Amino acid sequence: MKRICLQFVLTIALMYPSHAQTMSIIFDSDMESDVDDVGALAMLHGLADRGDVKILATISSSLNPWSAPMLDVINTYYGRPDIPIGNVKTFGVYRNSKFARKISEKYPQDTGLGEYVQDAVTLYRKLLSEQEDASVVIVTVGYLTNIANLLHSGPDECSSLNGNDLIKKKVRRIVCMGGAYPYHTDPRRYGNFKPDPDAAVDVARNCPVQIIFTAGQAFANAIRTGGILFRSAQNDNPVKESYKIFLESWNREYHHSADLIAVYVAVRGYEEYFKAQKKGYYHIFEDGTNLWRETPDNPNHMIIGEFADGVDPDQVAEAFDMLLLKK
Ligand SMILES: [Ca+2]
Repeated sequence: MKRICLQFVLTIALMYPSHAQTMSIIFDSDMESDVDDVGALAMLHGLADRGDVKILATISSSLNPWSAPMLDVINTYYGRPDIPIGNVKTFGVYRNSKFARKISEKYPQDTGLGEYVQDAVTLYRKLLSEQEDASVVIVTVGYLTNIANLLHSGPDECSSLNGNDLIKKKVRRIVCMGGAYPYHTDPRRYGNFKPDPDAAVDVARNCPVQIIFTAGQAFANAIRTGGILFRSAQNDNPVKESYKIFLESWNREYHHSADLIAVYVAVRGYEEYFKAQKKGYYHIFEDGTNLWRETPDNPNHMIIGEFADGVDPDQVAEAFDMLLLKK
């Protein structure tokens, strides 16, 4: 009897080997202009605390020097001070931040300014070369500068593969916050594609693996998160304080969830709360204007921009909020 049980367990283990593997994520963020990046990284740590994910790196796509230390503040607050941090170099977007400097100067971090942090592409290449094939999910909630640079990178001491082939071999998918779905007929200059449109066009057109785009605007605005930080979090919490600083002039205690949706979809999938539009492709114009087109179909493109039938946005907000509180 015992032998039969053992055999059964072994058979099941062989049938489902990947389920035992924790998902590995690289988080790429602008971490400056909007505070939802702070919420998104807090949520990613919340998911890591629950054993759902391993955070391989947190990377800044902004030349704002306080973006990288801000990433480190959050990693340190959640007890993961040694997560590698990378930063875009030389050519990139610089936008101001209401909170990044204040928070970086107040809370523990040992990263220093972004210009002294290692190059994002070098870090991507090193980490990807060390991972198992098709095991890494990249979630990008900022500009696509780093991923475009990675795509066009050449072989180095870490890998003999070029960037395209390295992504193809090691990356399972990319989840990208940046769509304005469902505005089929009305192209929008929106969010993450606007400041570095060349990179956005390049990645959407040439990425060799699946990209799941997640929409912002009305869709993300319907999920109001962050309220739990004001109600329940202690005051010495850099996530709460960032939200407070950012939302002060708006005079409210909640925010949209654009970047949080991307993190959630990357780790737990979309099926629980959202619907996917799989038919079509994301068209990004040269000026960063963008719209979803239903034809021709690009099998690598998918967009999440609608709630699943019967799902109340408040229910999603509550679930997201629970992941924002440190355990
Ligand atoms: Ca962002």
